[in-house]
Amino acid sequence: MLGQCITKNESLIAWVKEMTNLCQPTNVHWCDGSDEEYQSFCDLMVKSGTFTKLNENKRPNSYLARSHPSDVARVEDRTFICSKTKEEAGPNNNWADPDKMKAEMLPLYKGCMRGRTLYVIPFCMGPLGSPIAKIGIEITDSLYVVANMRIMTRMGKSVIEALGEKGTFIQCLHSVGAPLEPGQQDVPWPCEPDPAKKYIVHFPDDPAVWSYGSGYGGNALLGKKCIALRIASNVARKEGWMAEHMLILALTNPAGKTYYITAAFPSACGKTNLAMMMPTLPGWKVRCLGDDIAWIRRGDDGRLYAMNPENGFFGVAPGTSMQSNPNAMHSMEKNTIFTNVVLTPDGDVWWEDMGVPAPEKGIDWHGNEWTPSSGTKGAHPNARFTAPASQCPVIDKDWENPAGVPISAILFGGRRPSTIPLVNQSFSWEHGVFMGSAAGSETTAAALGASGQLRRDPFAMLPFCGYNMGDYFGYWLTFAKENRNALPKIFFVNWFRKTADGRWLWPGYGENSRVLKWICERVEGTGKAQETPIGYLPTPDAIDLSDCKVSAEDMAELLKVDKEGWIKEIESIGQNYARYGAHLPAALTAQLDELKARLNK
Ligand code: GTP
Ligand code: SPV
Ligand code: MN
Repeated sequence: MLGQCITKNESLIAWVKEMTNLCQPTNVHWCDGSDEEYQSFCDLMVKSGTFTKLNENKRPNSYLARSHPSDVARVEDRTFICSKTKEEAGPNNNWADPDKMKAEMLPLYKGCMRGRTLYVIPFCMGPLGSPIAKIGIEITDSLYVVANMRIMTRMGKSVIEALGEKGTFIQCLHSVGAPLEPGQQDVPWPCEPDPAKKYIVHFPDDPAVWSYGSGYGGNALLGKKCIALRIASNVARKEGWMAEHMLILALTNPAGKTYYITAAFPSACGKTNLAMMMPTLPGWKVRCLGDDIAWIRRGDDGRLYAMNPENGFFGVAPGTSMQSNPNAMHSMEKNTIFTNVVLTPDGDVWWEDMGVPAPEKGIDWHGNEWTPSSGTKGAHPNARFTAPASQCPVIDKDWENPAGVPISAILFGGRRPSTIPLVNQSFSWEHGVFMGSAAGSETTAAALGASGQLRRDPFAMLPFCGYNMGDYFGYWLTFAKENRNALPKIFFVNWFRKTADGRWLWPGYGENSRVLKWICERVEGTGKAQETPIGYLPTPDAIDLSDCKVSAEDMAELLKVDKEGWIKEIESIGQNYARYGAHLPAALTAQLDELKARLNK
């Protein structure tokens, strides 16, 4: 009944027994995380039609999966934080009473794994053995989830060893919600097709995560957004650290000095690209420590240290090319899972803006024959690659250092076609927290729903902060109580400015190194800047534009203070602040008032 149990941890054994009784699988499999096991799972998925094996000569040990058309992205309106009270969850989260939610979900799980195998996935967020790592156990009936978790987390026997007989773990229960009746033929991507019946539910007080009905990304790989952000943000506040939706990079200047930078951009707004970017400025080097999540702690020296809790990249495929992000392209040369991209006739993958011609005839993400003249996209806009971080050619030597790396600068950003300048430095920590809290961005395909609509996405954490965002703002402010001078400098960047006729004003990607250079100079106190109502903006000659094609007019547009735009912006920030009521720190209202006063002077 319990399969080949690999632990002596009694509370783990008891929980797996309980879940087995509830979900009624045909088999139970404890994942050891070995290569042989991974291979056998991939073979099983090829047989069942979930995976297509790619051409071994072109893309060794790599596979393509196509999801059900309803199951292509995170489902924010079906994501819940079940804290004791609605107020603790805040207006930024959907809330339900934890007991009521469990009572609603238990019948869904009853028999939900009939005809399937229950997999027990021991996983660790953060380097194994590190005092700040967190162990979770995900129970799932999806082999696709198991295979992705093996790339995205430290997974298997070593985690069971680290857990020991008495160790505690975060319970993560996941089912695709598609039991098989005797004789019923399985489908390649089982799930609950009705988005309104999917559930991504967090119980921060247990802590535990229950996910039902989806097999995709952040809905199903529970170590990622659910544990490393929503649950971890709760734990972090209690323990004095931070769990953030941030990339971590190391930038080395021509003189050999290295700066560590973290950046919080909303989903599909450029984290993976910036994290492993190839600077166009000669002599500058970027190395990657993480592309999506940073756990940040205060060191004994007062500085903030960032560590990536993940083990792989779950990156956006469309738009990724040898021109835009060669290091991502190299990271996915082998041992990679592709989801919802085009299958080419020679058994490889393709997607829009891959920088190579589309195949004359391929199979699109729906599994249908597709040609470039089909009039539809071959890859889903949220198509993803899952690749081991260790395969990134510019992975930093310290990426698994449990102590993390000391941060010099924190960047906030978003997809803003107008108003927000290319780069802007905060006057102080408080002003920087204001900038983070005021961040807005156009929505993207990373979440179900309309794309391209401007919304406030404070700290790029709107979908990921596991408690009241007003309290989260307040928590950020507390960091300046001690050792203010050791804190990173805070900047706001925007790579996504457009002209009225839709042309990008800034070339982006590797050219963003020019902005990073100015940021390092500001950290050193040398970069040239002018004080403006919105912050320190680079003077016209401050950003190194050597061998860069951006015109002086475009640069002026990118760095100007658009007073009218900012007046609208202030109104929108104020409206968003009002949602947080008494939880909004007075210091932020003061920042907003001061900004208004400076603009109107
Ligand atoms: P998540 O994995 O969803 O959190 O996304 P992310 O923040 O890592 O975004 P990613 O780097 O994958 O970029 C998403 C999209 O933005 C891709 O289509 C990129 O090509 C595009 N993009 C990234 N950086 C830039 C840039 O500097 N300029 C422009 N114009 N587009 C960019
Ligand atoms: C995001 O949406 O921010 C992602 C992809 O990184 S997912 O893992 O699906 O959340
Ligand atoms: Mn993300």
